[in-house]
Formats: sequence, structure tokens, C-alpha cells
Amino acid sequence: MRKKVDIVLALDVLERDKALKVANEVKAYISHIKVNYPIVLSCGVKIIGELSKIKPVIADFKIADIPYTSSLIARIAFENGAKAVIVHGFAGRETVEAVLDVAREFDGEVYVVTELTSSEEFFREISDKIAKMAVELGCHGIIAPSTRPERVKALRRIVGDMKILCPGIGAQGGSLEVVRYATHIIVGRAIYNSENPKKSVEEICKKVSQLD
Ligand code: BMP
Repeated sequence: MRKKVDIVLALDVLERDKALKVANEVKAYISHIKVNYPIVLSCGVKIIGELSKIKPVIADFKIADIPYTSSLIARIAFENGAKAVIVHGFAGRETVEAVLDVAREFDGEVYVVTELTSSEEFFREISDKIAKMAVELGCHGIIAPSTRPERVKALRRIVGDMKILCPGIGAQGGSLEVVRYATHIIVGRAIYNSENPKKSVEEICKKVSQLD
């Protein structure tokens, strides 16, 4: 059983001021800030650099394009200060390799989505294969669903010691039990939509510590 899990703040807010305020309020409790399209499309790509001054940033662009285009997206993320990028495993080995090649230039990390928290419909048949591919290619982590803890347990058996980052805690009703298999939990709305983000993240930390 894991004794410690890191919290990644999923900062899907649209206003720069709110993003910086929330990130600063909870920085003592989180290991990373994850940015996704909503904040980058609203605030511009430079927000990655601004947030990087608070905590290392994971650029969750769920890259899923042909290798060349995927490598361009990854390069923009790393050049702007991201420490890691997220790529969709279903895009295939060539795409993941192209993103890894760019990541190596920046000493960055690549996390591969195995299956989405919101649906297992199409992922059911491929997520184990995606996890195996992530191991074979030397990726740094996988994204796995806290909404299906039994899947996180199964994926942990496939990926060995690799990082597992689990979204879905809080607003999506995922289970904190995944801290037994995950290295990181990803939490967004339960923190940034809270009237008191600091208190909410403290409560999550408390619940996690009570699980051990
Ligand atoms: P929230 O805690 O507000 O539900 O946010 C979850 C975050 O994790 C969002 O940024 C979402 O895009 C991301 N995510 C997810 O919810 N499920 C997945 O399977 C993969 C994700 O990256």
C-alpha cells in the first residue's frame, strides 16, 4: 500500500487572476498544476510560464494527432515551461514516440492516457495495451480513472513502478481508494470551485491520510 500520494491541481479556470489566486492559495498542498485547453485558450500559452513559477506544470493537451503535429504541440508546451505533457495512447506508438523525442530535449516527462474517467466504452479493449506500450516506450506515467478503481489496480500490475495519475476525485465522484495504486490524484473543481480552496485541499489530504 502506498503511504503518500501527491495532489495535482487541475486548473480549468478561464480567468488568469483566479488561476493565480487559487494556485497560490493551495501551493503548499500540491505537487503540480495541470493546465488544459480551457485555461490556455482563454489566457494564452504564456500562462504555463506564469504558473510554473508557483509549481511545475503538466500540459494536458491530450495530444492525439499525427506524430509531426503532435511533436509541434509538445514543443510549444515545453518551450513555454511545461515539465510534462499528456498524450492520448490511442493515437498510437508513433505519436507517443514523437512526443517522447521532444520531451527528452527538455528533460520533460510524458504521461499517457489509458482510459477516460467518463467512459470505458471504447477504451475497454485497448487500455491494457496502451499501458503496456507506455512501459515499452519508457514513458514516465499513465493517466488512469479514479472512477474505476479496479481498473487502476489492474493497470498498476501492468506498469510496475511507473507514475499513475488519477483524475476524477471530487466532482466526478471518483474513489480516493485509488491512492493505494496511484502516485498522484488530479483534482480540479472540488478545489477551484470551492469557497475555500485551501480548506478543501486540506480536507482531501486528511481523508487520504485516514486511509492508511
Ligand atoms: P475535475 O476534478 O474538475 O473533474 O477535473 C478533472 C481534470 O482531469 C480535468 O482537467 C479533466 O480534463 C482531466 N481528466 C479527467 O477528468 N478524466 C480523464 O480521464 C483524464 C483527464 O485528463
